[in-house]
Amino acid sequence: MDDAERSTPPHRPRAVALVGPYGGGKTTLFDALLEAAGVSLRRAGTGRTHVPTQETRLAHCNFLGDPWALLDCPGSIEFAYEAESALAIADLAVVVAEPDPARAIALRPVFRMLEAGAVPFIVFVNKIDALQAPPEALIEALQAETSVQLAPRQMPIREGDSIIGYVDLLSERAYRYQPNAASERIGIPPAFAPTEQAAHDVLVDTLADHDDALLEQVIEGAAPTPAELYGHFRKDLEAGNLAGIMFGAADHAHGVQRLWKALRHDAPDPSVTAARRGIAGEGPPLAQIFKTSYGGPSGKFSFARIWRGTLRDGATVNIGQGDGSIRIGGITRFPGGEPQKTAEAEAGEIVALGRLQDVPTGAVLGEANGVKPFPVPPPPLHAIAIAATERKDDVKLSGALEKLLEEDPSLRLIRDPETGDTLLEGQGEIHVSHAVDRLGKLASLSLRTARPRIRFKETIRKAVHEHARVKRQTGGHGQFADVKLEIEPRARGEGFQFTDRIVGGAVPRQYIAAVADAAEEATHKGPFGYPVVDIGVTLVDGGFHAVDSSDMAFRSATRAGMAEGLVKADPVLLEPIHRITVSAPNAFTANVQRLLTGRRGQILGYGERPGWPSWDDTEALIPEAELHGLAVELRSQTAGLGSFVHDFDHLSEAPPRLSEKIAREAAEA
Ligand SMILES: Nc1nc2c(ncn2[C@@H]2O[C@H](COP(=O)(O)OP(=O)(O)OP(=O)(O)O)[C@@H](O)[C@H]2O)c(=O)[nH]1
Ligand SMILES: [Mg+2]
Repeated sequence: MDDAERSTPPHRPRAVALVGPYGGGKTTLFDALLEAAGVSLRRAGTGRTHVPTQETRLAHCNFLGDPWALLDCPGSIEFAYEAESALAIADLAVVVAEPDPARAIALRPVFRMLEAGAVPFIVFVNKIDALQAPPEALIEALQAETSVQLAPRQMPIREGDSIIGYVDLLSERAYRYQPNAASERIGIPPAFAPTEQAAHDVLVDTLADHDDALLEQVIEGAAPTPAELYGHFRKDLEAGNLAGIMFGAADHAHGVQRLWKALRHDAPDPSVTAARRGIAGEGPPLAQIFKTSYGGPSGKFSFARIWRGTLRDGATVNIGQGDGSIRIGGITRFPGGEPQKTAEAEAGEIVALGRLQDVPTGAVLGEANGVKPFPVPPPPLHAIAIAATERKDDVKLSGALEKLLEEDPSLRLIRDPETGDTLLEGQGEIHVSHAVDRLGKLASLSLRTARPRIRFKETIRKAVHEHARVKRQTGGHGQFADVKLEIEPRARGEGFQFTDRIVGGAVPRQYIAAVADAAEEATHKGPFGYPVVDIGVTLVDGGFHAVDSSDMAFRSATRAGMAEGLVKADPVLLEPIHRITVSAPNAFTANVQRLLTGRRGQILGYGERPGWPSWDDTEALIPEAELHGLAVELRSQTAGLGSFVHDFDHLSEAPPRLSEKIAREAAEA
């Protein structure tokens, strides 16, 4: 079979994305795959420390004459959009899983992404040196996390306490792992034979479920050949009928050659992936940007998968649906992970294109009709306020922010009109602080970060009458205005209202507008220092002087009356309350609820997350002031898996302790 493989013509360039939960060993496997493909790496070696990947890494290599692009994606939920973007253009995903069945729960988010994008995948159970549980228990735990049928194509062989090798269930050949070398073929250990036979039969039955001819063959008792089984497996993987499970230990290069061969045999052709993305096989050149980075020496790098045709350096390409055209300024490949310029690149390749100004991630180069939409980033759940330390760097900062958001669409920038703050929002504290580091690098400037200010409001609880008068006689021309105001609370959400109840010209028409204006202006900052909402102000009476009255005098009388009146009207601080939905595995639902109530949250209910068996959605109302840092604590309470969406719901009277604190701050300011 291997010899036959060697003589087939080379495949077109294919792309494989390594995905899976945080710390599973993707980067270790990435390096091991490259080494097995003849790339010598500086940082290779066993027992490495875990340096979390925060940005997808790309490397090209050749295996048995085939060109490959490998993508090492971050595992952390906070960087999930990096992985999702890579999956959108990958021919196949390798899901790197832990051998502990209890950790299988962490695979749900990545499985959901794969299912949503109909991406074919293989599960690679890594760290097989640490496998304690029976493989059957692990397989069952993995299957509970995905709706795609999992089909083990290998079975680990245990000898005493350790896993010494595996049986390939398609070819029914056994192999013994060798330290940092290709595995050695051995006979199936007699004690293991019944297990192997049973697992083989299950696999054949699974394949037969998807193929009538094979089913007939099995019913008639004719044993299919390994070559036939390989063919069925490949076809079913491509069709999304099943996903294989393989085993190994990236750190020891165990199972890595075997994985390569499975990739070589099973990874779909780029044209199949193009079809999955809604792109026809024939037509003018077409490529899609799946990642943007300003890290390159030549400025902006737009990483593109070429779906059709050939791209040439200097060529002009159309963007999307009549959005104009642009000239490609440089094409870069990454053999072994190192950048290398090239004059052209062909269908199936992943390359970095230079100088594509204003071309965002997800953009299609070429005719975009029919192309499936690029994944939308998840809504952010952690925010910080940022500012340049020095005012003169403001322009630099906004330029850097623009680049940052191009690089990472799962960040969001909000300029809060109320507080004047610039808020950077992302998927978690690590994500946001990584983004701030990036900012510093994109434009060398020093930044100030702070907790976002809460958009408190205030209102009054009591109606008051206020009489204010301005009377000044300075030299010749004086100032005179007299207003009688009625200030009263209105129902929540009714806003500000000014009523004029002057009769008989006690205040002439031309000054009433000035009173209305000044009354409204006085609501911009109440006794607590925040905007006053839901009050009514009525001008009931007043007086004027034919010579000394002016707009200015009426404004200043109103201002004084409002300031006095609001303080007497039993002012109260209002805090914004958000409606929040927290999603997490139901094993953590009690933790989630404790966390929310501990942050003054009011639980509204919980139930199964739609389409996510054994996960719960917990709904609650929670003060905005308690949202900051919630993501951090939630992650630590839910094995890194919890996430939430939230939105402003209503304003509510703040508890006394909080209003007193804010009142003290207002007094000091
Ligand atoms: N025992 C054992 N440990 C391994 C194996 N492969 C990787 N590790 C260890 O697992 C840890 C995490 O490895 P990484 O390759 O950085 O994990 P990752 O999946 O890239 O992590 P993220 O990028 O954060 O998602 C490291 O300490 C590795 O040494 C293995 O086969 N056996
Ligand atoms: Mg990694």
